[in-house]
Amino acid sequence: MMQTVSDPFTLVANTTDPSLKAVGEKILNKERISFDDGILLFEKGSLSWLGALANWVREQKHGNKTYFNRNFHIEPTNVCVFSCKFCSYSRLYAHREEGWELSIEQMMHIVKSYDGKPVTEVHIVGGVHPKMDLAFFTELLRTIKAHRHGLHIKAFTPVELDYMFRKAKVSVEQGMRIAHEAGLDSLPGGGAEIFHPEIRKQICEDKVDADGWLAIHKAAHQLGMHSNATLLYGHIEKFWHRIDHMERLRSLQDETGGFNTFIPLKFRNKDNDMSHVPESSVIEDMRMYAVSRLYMDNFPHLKAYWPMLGRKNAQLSLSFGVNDIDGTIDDSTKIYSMAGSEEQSPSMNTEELVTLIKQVKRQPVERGTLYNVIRDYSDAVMQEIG
Ligand code: V47
Ligand code: SF4
Repeated sequence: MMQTVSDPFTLVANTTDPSLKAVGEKILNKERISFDDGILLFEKGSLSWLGALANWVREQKHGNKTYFNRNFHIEPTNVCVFSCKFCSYSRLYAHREEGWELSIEQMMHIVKSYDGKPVTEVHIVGGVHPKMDLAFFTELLRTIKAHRHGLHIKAFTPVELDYMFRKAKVSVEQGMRIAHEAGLDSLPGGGAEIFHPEIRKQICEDKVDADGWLAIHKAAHQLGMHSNATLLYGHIEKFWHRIDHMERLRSLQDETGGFNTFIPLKFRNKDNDMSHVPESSVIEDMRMYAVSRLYMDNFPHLKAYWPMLGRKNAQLSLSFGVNDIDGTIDDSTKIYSMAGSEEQSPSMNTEELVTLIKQVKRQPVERGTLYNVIRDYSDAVMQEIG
């Protein structure tokens, strides 16, 4: 195993704070930590202490394996009926002439531009446009599948689905079944933000609430679909709001086992209604990853979304519990570049991703959406990589 961080057993044995030491012992005994333990980790755990433990958990689960996938994004529209305060990307429906909206033909043009290329997944997510309803999106799903059956479609957050289902007057269960039958394979993790109403009503009051978000993922899991979950951190929330959010996800995962990956998303403050809120430091980012790895014991994977975090910090996160750095994506992902990420053109080819992972002595593995191994790049010679 990698030796870039301290031995967690020595570190825990030498911990002077008895309450922190007790939490460390639970983790090393592979016992579940409680809500209060989670808060204690945020309040008392130093960066190196948390990192050593999270890295140990990561290596117990995955060794040095670090996953990535080859995917591309389609953002059907940035016109949105909602007005989340942190969003730099959407254009209100009232000002829709300033935004974009793609037709099915235009989206198929994007899909076809990947013909013959070894991508395994398309990630489709965007604003909530009243014209883009359940009928529109089921037609899109069917058209993609008819063109390229093997392409995994990971699409739509509960924000979009809840709006589509309510407009079509179908229940969550019926709506999920219709979308799944049309070709929807899995759900991405977006729209979760912070579940607790105390924060949710201040940052995204008008969109689907926590129970609605969780009910849609549960319905997907009950159909045998998998999904991801995110948490938007580093703005006005307190540590306990983060733990409350993780607790709700951990409980649903106990029930369904349908989540693959937890993705903490760092709040970026450019050009939005929360620009006055300072961004978190890299130390707080790494502490967030580490506590996530320690708390979310039933989530197999922890992902750092590099277009938002930047390449160097994504590398660093691999020593703080992260075992997945998302995929190769093209320039169409605008949600982070518009919110101030240093990655203004978030695209990396396979060779760059493999190099990034190897530079920090981890083992690059290309995966499909459901973590099926497509290729292990441990021994790959760089020029051979297509
Ligand atoms: O829900 C919006 C976030 C999310 C900002 O499942 C912001 O594989 C930071 O969920 N600062 C959408 N974050 C993206 C998303 C995602 C991304 C990559 C992979 C997966 C996956 C899911 O983006 C939104 C919101 O939480 N977001 N604005 C901002 N200013
Ligand atoms: Fe709309 Fe999503 Fe932006 Fe909220 S985060 S305003 S739901 S596009």
